[in-house]
Amino acid sequence: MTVQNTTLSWDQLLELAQNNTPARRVSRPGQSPSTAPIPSSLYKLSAQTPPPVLLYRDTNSWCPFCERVWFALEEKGIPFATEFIDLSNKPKWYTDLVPTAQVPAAVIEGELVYESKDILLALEARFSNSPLLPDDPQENAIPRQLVEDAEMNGFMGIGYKFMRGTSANDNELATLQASFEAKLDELEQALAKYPGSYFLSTFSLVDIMYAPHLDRLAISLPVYRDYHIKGNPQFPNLNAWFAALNERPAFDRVKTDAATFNLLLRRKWGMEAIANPLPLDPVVSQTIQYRAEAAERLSDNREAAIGDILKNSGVQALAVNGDTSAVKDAIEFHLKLLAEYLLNGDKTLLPWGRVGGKENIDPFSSAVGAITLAYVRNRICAPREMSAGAATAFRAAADKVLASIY
Ligand SMILES: N[C@@H](CCC(=O)N[C@@H](CS)C(=O)NCC(=O)O)C(=O)O
Repeated sequence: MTVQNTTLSWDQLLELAQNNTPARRVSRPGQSPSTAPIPSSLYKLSAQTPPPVLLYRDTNSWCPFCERVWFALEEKGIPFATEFIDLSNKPKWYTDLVPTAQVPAAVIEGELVYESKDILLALEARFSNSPLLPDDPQENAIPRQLVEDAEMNGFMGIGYKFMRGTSANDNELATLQASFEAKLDELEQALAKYPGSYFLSTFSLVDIMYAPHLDRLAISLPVYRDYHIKGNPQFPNLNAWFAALNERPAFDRVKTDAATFNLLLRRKWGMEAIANPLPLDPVVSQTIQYRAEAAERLSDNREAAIGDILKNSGVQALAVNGDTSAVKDAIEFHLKLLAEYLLNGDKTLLPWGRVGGKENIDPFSSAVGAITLAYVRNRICAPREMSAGAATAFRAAADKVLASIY
């Protein structure tokens, strides 16, 4: 990819970004979320044919149970439509429709199914392509039991209890940790039963049942309990499982990123970090497809981003006599620089303390830029706005450009 060291227009940045990533989203003006990923198999249907599945999931893409279903739909290549439900203000038609009033729910070929496990099993029964359980009923018994176990074996409850550790003293925490480790040991043994890295000899619904929860625990425990599953020699099979999982394109589309989930725990549940976040994965941060996806999102969404930064980051305090035009210009300049850095990497001319050129240091612009970058770095939410890989690349780039300002 070639980018000149001149400031490109937003349209040029957008085009360059789109040429370097296959990721595309539909725009949903005035709705939440304002964009949504396009299911990878939707191309199989003509525009007039309604997809066989309608998935109801949460607007913010935080729900691990919705992730299970989305993951399975992507793995099985089933075209689907999505209806987003705002959990903080559930529409009456939804609470009337779904007895639990929870997400996920799905309408599968006209029939309503709710509870993520039941939706997964219903998809399995109706769509035999890309099976995620063995076909043979005899072989099927053990996998089905493992799917039940994933729901009922208490792993999730203990995992999240240990992670939240609310009002637990040191002794209680040690007990919770021991119970959690006993559960992880059980999973280690379960993973050893079949050849390969998955719970069965091929990827299956059992992996999908665990993936969103284990992933969230592995992401958050280092920060909130200073406890590591990934890289822990006590859990070689789980580590091989994570590695295999992260190779799957469908998981890449649906998973969250560490910063999104950890910030959610802090903001929504007031959890206090006791350790620093793990470093952003340098390989992911450098992957051009992710960088281009992040630049594409930023370029395409710049108007809304500028408005949001102006309104919510506190930067308005720097406006002189209430005139925000100079603030706006400086926000835009730094967002453009970020998009350019995402696309052009180290060939981008970053300020390195020389905003506006060596002789022309502009402390006002630098201050606005610093606020802008610090704000957007933690503002984005994956996979609501972009894939987890793109979010990682975005945050790493924001850190780099921010560091270059002062
Ligand atoms: N057992 C359910 C759990 C679903 C669930 O807990 N969904 C949460 C979001 S992560 C929800 O809808 N919360 C809103 C509410 O309960 O009102 C399943 O597997 O589908």
